[in-house]
Amino acid sequence: MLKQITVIGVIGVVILVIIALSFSNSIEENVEETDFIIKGDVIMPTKVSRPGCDENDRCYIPSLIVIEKGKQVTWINEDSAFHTITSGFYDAPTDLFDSGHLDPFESYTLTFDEKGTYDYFCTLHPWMKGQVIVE
Ligand SMILES: [Cu+2]
Repeated sequence: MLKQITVIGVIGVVILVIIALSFSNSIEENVEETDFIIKGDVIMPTKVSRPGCDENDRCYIPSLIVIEKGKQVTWINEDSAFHTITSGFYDAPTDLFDSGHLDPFESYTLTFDEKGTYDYFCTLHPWMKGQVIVE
């Protein structure tokens, strides 16, 4: 008996939540959606897995980011292909950082504790280049 009351209670709550959500959705849909989107400082946009984005410096957007010492940079892969954020240059990588293969919509965050100029690239697409300047 107690079990049945609990089950009926749970079903009742679920129905109420569904009704409540159907009302709130119509008003707050846009607000809720943006809450779930990771806000990247640097974006890897679509189609950068083909050469061409380098012509107008839009493989990483922005390709140059200037931050204060101790701050973070978050990259987000908005493309449908894998990309990496790897320190150095394609023909001369350094061992400072490497995101590994980022899945579509995966993000990668780094904290920069020392001043300097940090070049990076994508190990899969040699034309993808970016730079972080830490002041
Ligand atoms: Cu890439």
